[in-house]
Amino acid sequence: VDWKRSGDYEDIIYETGEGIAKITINRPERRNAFRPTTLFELRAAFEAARDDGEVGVIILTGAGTEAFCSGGDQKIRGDDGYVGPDGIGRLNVLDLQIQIRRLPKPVVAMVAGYAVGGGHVLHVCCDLTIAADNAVFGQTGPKVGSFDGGYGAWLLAETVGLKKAREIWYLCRFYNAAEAEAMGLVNKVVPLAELEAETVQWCREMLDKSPLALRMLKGAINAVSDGAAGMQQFAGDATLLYYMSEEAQEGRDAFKEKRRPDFSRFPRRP
Ligand code: 2NE
Repeated sequence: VDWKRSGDYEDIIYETGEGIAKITINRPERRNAFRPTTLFELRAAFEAARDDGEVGVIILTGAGTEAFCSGGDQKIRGDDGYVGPDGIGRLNVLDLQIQIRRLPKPVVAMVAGYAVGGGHVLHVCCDLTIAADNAVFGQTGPKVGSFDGGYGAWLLAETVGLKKAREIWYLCRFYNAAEAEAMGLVNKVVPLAELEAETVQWCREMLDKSPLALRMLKGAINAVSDGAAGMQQFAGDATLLYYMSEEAQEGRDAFKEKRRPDFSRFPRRP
């Protein structure tokens, strides 16, 4: 892909090409750990990708080959969260997790090296994960005085099963790519040198498909586990489809033309 870089970011790289947006966490010297600035920028980049009508699929990855993301930056962790230049402690990765879940386009985690701690949760939140053979997965919270009881816990359990999720969190072991594939944590493992080509191939296959069908499927699959918030998203998609129908447009047109709406030509389906 001939990636075109855009945006003025400090901690991330935002690129687009061939209908794909690639968002790269760019703090390799800290194994791509995130700080508040990283997350503000990731949120802006995901928003840009959502709004861009040319973009159908999004890749989330980390710079270099050592890490996808090592979670919250422990060196700037204060007593009530991760502290940025404004001196305020934040856990703003939770907002990013929700944004990835709600974004109506597939998000693919492209993982080389470590996906651990809050970085592991990010890949769990992505729709698909393609891993290099050097990938390492795991949670570290109980070792460093942290935990993610939201998506990090129950979405992980939904993905790998309750017993395995408890093992991952309680023991804080690391798992290699083959082990992750065996437990259904990743979709495909490839040699490191083929990681981007393989991920792009998966993106191209999705780009060939009906965007509305993919949108509805993402919403439907997430609605089951996101409860009322998931239903709200799915209901919004139902409204979108309804707005696109002549039946809904008759209501709108009648209002604008100051006449009674005529819905008589629309069937009352069984
Ligand atoms: C990732 C891992 C296993 C890599 O190990 P290795 O041996 O390959 O590299 P090394 O030397 O540990 O790391 C390279 C540099 O990156 C920094 C290291 O400190 C080191 O820099 P120097 O000290 O040599 O200058 N680095 C790596 N990870 C960092 C991090 N997360 N924060 C700040 N600096 C980091 C190994 O580095 C590791 O285990 N990292 C820590 C993983 C971790 O515990 N993450 C936080 C989990 S909690 C969390 O993310 C979270 C949550 O649970 C809930 C809400 C929000 C966040």
